[in-house]
Amino acid sequence: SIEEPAKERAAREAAGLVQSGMTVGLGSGTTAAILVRRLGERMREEGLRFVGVPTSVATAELARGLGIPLRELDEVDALDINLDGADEVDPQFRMIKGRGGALLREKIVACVARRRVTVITQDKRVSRLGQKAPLPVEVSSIGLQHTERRLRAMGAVTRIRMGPPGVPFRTDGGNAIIDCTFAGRHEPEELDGLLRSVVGVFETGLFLGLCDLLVVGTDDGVEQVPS
Ligand code: DER
Repeated sequence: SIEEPAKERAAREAAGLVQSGMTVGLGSGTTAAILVRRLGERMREEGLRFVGVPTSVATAELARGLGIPLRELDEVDALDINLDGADEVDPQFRMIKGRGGALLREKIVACVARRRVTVITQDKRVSRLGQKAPLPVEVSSIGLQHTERRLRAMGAVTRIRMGPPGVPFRTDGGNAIIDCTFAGRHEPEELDGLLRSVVGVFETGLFLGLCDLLVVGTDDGVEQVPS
């Protein structure tokens, strides 16, 4: 797809922000995967030395295969930088994440990082969240149908994310995800609060105040947009 070069340009630019000695949050998704591969190249080509804290089993396996030293989040005091993708970003740098199913661990890691960098292509930028992507909500797999009903009662159109046919998707942490769309024009902060008050909801894909810098791949280049 034509975005591919733009996605690669953005990932390469973001990988350039890592300096030796850093502890780096490694995001999840296809952009993050390109970025992790680029960091592996920099280790081999330039002798870059850093420690990665992965946000998913998939990212951990990719990074380990590239020889990137990894730590669990509780083994480090803080992260110098977090590098992750997003599904949508609005003009106030508020984001929807979670299409890759790693939102809980991504959010836990992102909020520990000193600098949170979001790596996207132009098509992810929206004027209002929810325009293009549903909002993933991570919920307990226990009483999933009942939690779904509670989300519908607050006005969401819901879809339980499926893994193998007929089997709900399970996150790395063993939870389920309900993808929600809302007709109303809730403010993201208000919607996040409403969702978090629903019994059975663990986390939402609304990442608010968790982006310090956007790295955007465009058709003819790449730009860095500080929040
Ligand atoms: O699931 C996630 O949170 C991913 O980071 C997603 O938001 C971006 O994935 P992509 O880079 O494959 O579009």
